[in-house]
Amino acid sequence: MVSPEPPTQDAIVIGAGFAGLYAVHVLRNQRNLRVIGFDAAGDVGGTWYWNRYPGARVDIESVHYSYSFDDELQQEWHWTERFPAQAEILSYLEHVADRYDLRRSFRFNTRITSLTWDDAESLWTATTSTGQTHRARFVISGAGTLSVPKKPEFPGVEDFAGEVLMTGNWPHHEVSFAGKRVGIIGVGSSGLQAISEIAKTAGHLTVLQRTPNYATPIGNYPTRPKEEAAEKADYRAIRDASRNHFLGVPYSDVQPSALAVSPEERRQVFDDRWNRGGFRLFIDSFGDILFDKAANDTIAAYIRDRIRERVHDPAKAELLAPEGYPYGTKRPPLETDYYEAYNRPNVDLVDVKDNPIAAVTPTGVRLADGTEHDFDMLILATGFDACTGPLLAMNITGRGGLRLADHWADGPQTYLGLMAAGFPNLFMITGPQSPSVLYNMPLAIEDHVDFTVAALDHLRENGLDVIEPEPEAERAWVAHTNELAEATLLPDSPTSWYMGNNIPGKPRRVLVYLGGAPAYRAKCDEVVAAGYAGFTLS
Ligand code: N01
Repeated sequence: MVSPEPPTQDAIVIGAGFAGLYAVHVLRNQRNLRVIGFDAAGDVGGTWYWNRYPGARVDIESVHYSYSFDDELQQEWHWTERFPAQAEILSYLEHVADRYDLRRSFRFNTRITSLTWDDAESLWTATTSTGQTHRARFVISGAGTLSVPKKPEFPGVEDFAGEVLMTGNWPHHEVSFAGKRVGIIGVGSSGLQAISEIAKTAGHLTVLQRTPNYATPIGNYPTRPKEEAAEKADYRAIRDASRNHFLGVPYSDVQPSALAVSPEERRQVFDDRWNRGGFRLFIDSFGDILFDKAANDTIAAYIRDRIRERVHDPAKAELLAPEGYPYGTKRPPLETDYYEAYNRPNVDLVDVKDNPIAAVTPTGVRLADGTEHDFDMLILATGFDACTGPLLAMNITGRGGLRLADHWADGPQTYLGLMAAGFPNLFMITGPQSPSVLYNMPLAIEDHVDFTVAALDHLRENGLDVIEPEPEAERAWVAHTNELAEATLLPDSPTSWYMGNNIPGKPRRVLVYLGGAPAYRAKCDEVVAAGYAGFTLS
């Protein structure tokens, strides 16, 4: 029997999170292109579909962490909290899918297993976990930056007799912690949020901490009607200000240097940003804390002091106060009552830095010195193979049989963090070496999708089919992103997914563009104005 010709689409979209949903909306609803989308999940939501662990919540205010492309959407949607929880963000994305009729373009429960470029036909062929094959001129990956959980690296984990749960792939059923001895590994943003919540109901919670984090208050509160009305009245200006801010939020109180003011003035600035919450301490206190070690030392000491004030047991407080690496070089988590969780009688803290986890046993965890901790449930909040992991997981082969895995063997190589040389017509929304996670994600996504769609328009208007970066432009971009990182304190971090070194064996390379969103957008505009400088169009 002759197998049917695989269907040919104009574009394949990967992922039904913020990126994939917006990409399908623009390509299908506005450009009338034939589009097919895929997601391994059972429905829309991306990150917010998978990360449904207790306490999961956004840490950029949702008035900013939301789509800006349709004023009607942003006017009609009402957030109940300043920093809403996972379920509300998922509802928002479900609403977006309904409002723009997006679900019908997606195949859910379907993972991309390979993507292969056909040089002769200038088409991509995608194969899927459900055995389908689809061909398309363009591929737009919205596969995400933090969507591939780090593989458990503890021998014996499969033999644990109780339940093993991962924050990044949390079950859909209700999980009860009552009366259970719960162990949790990891104190990044996920672990911290989960610990604060699980501590309230667990029989006993043991936190296995390797590197303490510089967590600061999120400052969440129920939506204030007057504030919401004022923001909606001024939404356009707010979005403009966000897009012109390094991190994509309209904060505007940053002062030049922590070292240029007296200790009293510095303390006032830190107190003010601490009390107002959000990322203000990180990005709206002093402009040199990520660049100057002495400036960073001042904020690191401030946060340590505040942690010690909040934790009653001095031994626990010492373990929780981070030392030996600069603030902000690991992605700073935001918290609500995290440190207070350690004042509860049912919460223990175990240092696994000097005495690492040797194995998971059927009954719990064994440390290197032989100490055993028994648990009924083990939670892994151990992070993600960030930025490159989601793309490499798709087994991508470009021109002349070039595998993305080989092209990136020493770390990602991209032009503008959006495309890679040898991989024509493959757009990596918020790809490695773009501002991505150091920008406000929905805005970063909209900018990248808009750039992509404009490039497709440009090709069509000029009777062309293919766009790909020139190798020289890619080399220059990689060098530029590395130079930017070298000028910061980021390379001084012990383990940080920003640098890829949270994954054993992964090349230690900066995975984000550190020049800030405004500089990045200016560069993209310059490239377009110069007729897609650095790209070959054919
Ligand atoms: O992951 P992480 P995450 N033994 O990599 C520890 C976003 N996010 O899922 O630091 C012992 O930050 C590891 O220890 P160490 C946000 O961008 C946002 O928490 O490597 N411990 C660390 O403590 C965030 O940055 C929100 O020494 C081990 C933890 O596991 C990103 O997602 C909420 C270990 C991993 O922390 C990732 O956060 C959640 C081992 N072998 C996530 N291996 C918001 O608030 C790892 N660890 C929006």
